[in-house]
Formats: sequence, C-alpha cells, structure tokens
Amino acid sequence: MLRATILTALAATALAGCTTTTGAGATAGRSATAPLRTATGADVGTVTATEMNGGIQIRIDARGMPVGIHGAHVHTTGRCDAPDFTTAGGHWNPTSKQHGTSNPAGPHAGDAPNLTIGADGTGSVTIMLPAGTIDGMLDADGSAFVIHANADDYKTDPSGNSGGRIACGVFAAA
Ligand SMILES: [Cu+2]
Repeated sequence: MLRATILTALAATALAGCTTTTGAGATAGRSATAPLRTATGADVGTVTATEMNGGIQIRIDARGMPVGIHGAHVHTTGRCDAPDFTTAGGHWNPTSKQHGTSNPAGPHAGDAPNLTIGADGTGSVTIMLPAGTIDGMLDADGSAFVIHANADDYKTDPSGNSGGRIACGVFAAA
C-alpha cells in the first residue's frame, strides 16, 4: 500500500515536471497555492493546485493538525474569515452537481478525497480533481481550500457530513 502510494506520487511528480517544462499552451501547467491557517491564525501547511491532464492535481502538505480523517475540498470563494471560515462558501461547483464521488448526481469539481493526519499531526497527499482549470479556480471571487473536522462520507449533499471548518487557505496564482 505504502509502496503503491509512493509510486503514484513519483508518477505524479514526473508528470508535473513534464507539464511545467514543456511550456506548451497558454495555461498548461499553471498552478496556484493556498497557505492553510487555523481559526487562530496558526500556519498548518500548504495546498498546491496544478493543471494536469485536463484536470487539477492537488497536493496537500499539512502539519499541526488534529489526528484523524478530515474532509478536504476546494470551496467556491477565495475568503477565509476566522473563526468559522463560512465566507469560503460551499464547495467549488461550476457544473451544479451534488456532493460526493459516491453520489450518483455528483461530484462537485472541488470534491477531494479525505486527508489523513497521523499521530505527529502531519499529513500529505497528492490527488487529482478530474475537472476544472486554474482560471476557473481563480475567477473573480477566487477559491479557497478547506479542511474539515470530520471525515467526508463522499455522498451526503452538500458537504459529506464533514463537520466544521478547521483550516482554510485562499488560492493565489503561483
Ligand atoms: Cu469543504
């Protein structure tokens, strides 16, 4: 399992290298980053979004977070006002779907797999959002990445029963 994860990460890294170095196309390989902050303003990591293969690769590097499994999504507005981060709005959903990859009417473009935080408070994962562009994420009102208190069940609209918002970061062009 660990081996497969590492191989997947290596493959993703190789692809990222290709996309960034070829420079083909006006928007190929564009990326954006979001610094994750808690309600009290603590720096708890970074999220990097990179256009790749018609979708968006999301890399989450989190630290200083509570142990457990946490819902993680791109939200529709680039605002992270503490303490509850509701100003980030709902999930990024330009095609008006319902929430979750296990929902027949889903998923939202911003739906991502859960983030697992280990005993040392850190967690890193690289995943693909199959739809969307960086231009779409960085539209007039921007977008944000949000980490939730609880696991996402991948099906309950609108947010997978993932509970409160414990960290938030506004995406900016990298
Ligand atoms: Cu969310």
